[in-house]
Amino acid sequence: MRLPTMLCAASVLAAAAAFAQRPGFNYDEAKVPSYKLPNPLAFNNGEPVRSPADWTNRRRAEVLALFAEHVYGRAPARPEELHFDLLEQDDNALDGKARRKQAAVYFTADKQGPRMELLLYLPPETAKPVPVFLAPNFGGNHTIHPDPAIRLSTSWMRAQGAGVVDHRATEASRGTSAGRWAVDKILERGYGLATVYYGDIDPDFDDGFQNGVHQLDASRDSGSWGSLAAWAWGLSRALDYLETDADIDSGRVALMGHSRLGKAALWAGAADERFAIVISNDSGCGGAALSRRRFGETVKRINTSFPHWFNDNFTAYNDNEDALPVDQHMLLALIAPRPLYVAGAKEDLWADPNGEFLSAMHAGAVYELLGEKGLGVARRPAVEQPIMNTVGYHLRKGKHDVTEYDWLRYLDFADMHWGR
Ligand code: GTR
Repeated sequence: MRLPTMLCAASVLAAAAAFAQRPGFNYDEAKVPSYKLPNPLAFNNGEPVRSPADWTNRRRAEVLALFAEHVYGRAPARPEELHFDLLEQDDNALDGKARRKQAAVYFTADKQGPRMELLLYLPPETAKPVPVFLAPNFGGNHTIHPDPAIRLSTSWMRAQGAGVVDHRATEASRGTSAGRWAVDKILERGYGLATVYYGDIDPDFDDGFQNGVHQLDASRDSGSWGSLAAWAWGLSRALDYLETDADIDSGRVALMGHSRLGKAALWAGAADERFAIVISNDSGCGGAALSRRRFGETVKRINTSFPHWFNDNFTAYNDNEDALPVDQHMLLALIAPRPLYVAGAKEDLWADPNGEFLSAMHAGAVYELLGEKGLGVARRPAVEQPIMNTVGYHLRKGKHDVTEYDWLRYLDFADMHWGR
């Protein structure tokens, strides 16, 4: 008799701890309001999308434009002056386990202007170009591995104390996020890893869009790019670099992002069809999760906490999700027919793992129209029972994070799709 009581008490405590900071949001499946999702396979004028050509030639562009106009914002094209410098290369890095390269990506002709640094680890013996995982990082390239040769970021860093917005990295932060980066596993399996620091592209605070790459675009309106679109744009610029590197098979770049960077990765993968695989890790609200479910984080909450992430038009949907002309399954559908993987974590209720699953499932209508299988299941699989079709999904045990379990599944998924 005691055991169930104790378990029950423990789970109440765990739930209280998980939700303590964020009261007033719904975490109860029974309280999800009824909703009707917009149909990806109906044109804006209501006519049905009947053929793959209808989707590819017309409807896809409509959906992309709806997300740009109402959610993420319009971004400029690739700058003509974009250019790169290889800053460093070591063919015997990580005790001989890797070839390391570090490159600067200059967004303008001015080398003192906005720029990002790209870190690349490749398997050391690259007889032919290798497929690569590209994933943005939260803390600077030097945080993803203790390797002392990674250049220490000199960019803006996230606040370390109340009111501090312009913190700079120190040596003490080297390798501090290494647990989220399965560098050895990626290399062992024959893939490269490329990463960029998101703060190089756009510092993550609300400054009225003055800093980062927003300064490249003087003509702002309520439909212009927010920070998620800026990070997504930067990921496309990282791919521009990868296309110039003879060691890389740039037709096989898998884009992976976690959390807010999962949202950015999805938008990058939707807008830029050069990304061959797109992976969302715990991306939640404004990422893979359906907005209309209002489970965990909501549109109003995300626009209030992070006024700079989306475009200004998106605030019209605060407490008004049913008026959105899209929902996030249509973002996922923009990845079709390319392989897409959506991952959630059991305890990450703030990101609505069930809403992430349902979104991946509903994107299947477009995959099927295009002759692909989609997710191929109608019910969410059990914890750590991954599904891998053209759309993949898993629910990891544990909390909001990127773990080795996640990376191993992404490697399996890439192996499966790329016949490796
Ligand atoms: C949270 C935010 C989420 C998610 C997360 C993260 O505060 O509510 O949408 O993006 O941050 O990026 O770590």
